[in-house]
Amino acid sequence: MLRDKIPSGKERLYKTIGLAVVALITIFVILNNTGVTSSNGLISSITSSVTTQDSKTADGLKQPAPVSPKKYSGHKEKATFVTLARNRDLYSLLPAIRSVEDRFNRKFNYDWVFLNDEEFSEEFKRVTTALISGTTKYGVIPKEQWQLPDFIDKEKAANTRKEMAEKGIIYGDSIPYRYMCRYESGFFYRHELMADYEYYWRVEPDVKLYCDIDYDVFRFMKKNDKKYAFTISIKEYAETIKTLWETTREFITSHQEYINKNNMLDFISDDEGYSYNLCHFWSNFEIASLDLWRSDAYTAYFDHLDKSGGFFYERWGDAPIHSIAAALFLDRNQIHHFDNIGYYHPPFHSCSVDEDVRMKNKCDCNPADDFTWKSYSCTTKFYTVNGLTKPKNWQIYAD
Ligand SMILES: Nc1nc2c(ncn2[C@@H]2O[C@H](COP(=O)(O)OP(=O)(O)OP(=O)(O)O)[C@@H](O)[C@H]2O)c(=O)[nH]1
Ligand SMILES: [Mg+2]
Repeated sequence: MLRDKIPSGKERLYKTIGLAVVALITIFVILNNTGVTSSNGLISSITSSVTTQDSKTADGLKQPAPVSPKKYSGHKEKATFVTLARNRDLYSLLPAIRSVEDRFNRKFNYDWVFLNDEEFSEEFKRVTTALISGTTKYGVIPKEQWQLPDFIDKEKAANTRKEMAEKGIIYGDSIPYRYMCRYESGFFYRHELMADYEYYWRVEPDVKLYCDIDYDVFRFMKKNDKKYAFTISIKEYAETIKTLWETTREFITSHQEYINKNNMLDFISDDEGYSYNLCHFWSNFEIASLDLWRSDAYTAYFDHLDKSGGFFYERWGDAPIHSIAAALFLDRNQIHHFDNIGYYHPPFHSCSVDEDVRMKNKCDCNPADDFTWKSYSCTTKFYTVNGLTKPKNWQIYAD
């Protein structure tokens, strides 16, 4: 027996070494299978693994090693994708992630932060991580940011929901939708998982990118000092924001110091600020600087809006709030329209009407579907008030 050959006294030492080796191998195998790099109740962070060896198919055929894309090793900005989602959004989110990865992120491997008002399921984490080339992070929203604040009169809020339901206003009777709008307006950028980043790109379920993006859009933002970028703009449903503008005007009057000298008031108002023209950037797509939301100006603005109760006594959306803030607090040159990304969030498409742009970027969309130059879009106004050159033939696609 082997045992007989081990000198007495060294037996315990060999046993300990043996156990340590087994333990190390076990840990290595577990980490390689799950890819989990850290985990604690609120947060977990996962990196997907890439197989580079020959393998066998289920019926025993040899499958050559995949040609796997190389990890990007060039310069990267402090940027991340961010998605607010429920576990049940998983399968409508996957094609959106796939589209963003295929068109852009597999070349740059930016991180992706997922936020939820409850713990993400293991399935959600596993499946999304498998599709994403960067590091994925999963966070839970602190409870106090996803509930009716103390200062809200519950009965008044309930009455609004009832009235809006009767009028058939979309999401008018929903409490979670209001939590979502308030969270996207005032909290997502304060989540601890967002702390390390300077820029974000918001992605939602059911969206699609139509064109290749071969350059780093975050670097583009930084190099050109852009702080907010959009693909689609549109007019808001007036019934949902009845007092948003008067509440904003109160803020402007008492906080002139926050208003940018080269602001873009003429995009959001047709009468020099007397009324809001309902134009806003469609915030389901946003590439923006987190500094904008972390600024003193926006912090004070959000607090002012929040205290007025409009998220619950009406149904204020994060899109008009972000847009009004960007228009007032930024220099107009810091706001950018991406015409070359190609984007879809039901029911609207952004598809460049310039064929050169579509061909150069391998876009798979039909310009006849494009919403950009239609009368209900505000992008024509954006180009006009900023003196920008519209793409050739844009009139053909306007209605
Ligand atoms: N965790 C969580 N995420 C939510 C909730 N409601 C909405 N979201 C997410 O918030 C984002 C916006 O919600 P959507 O339902 O897409 O709202 P919308 O774009 O105005 O409306 P749709 O036309 O339904 O797309 C999406 O990323 C959703 O997945 C919720 O109750 N909990
Ligand atoms: Mg959506």
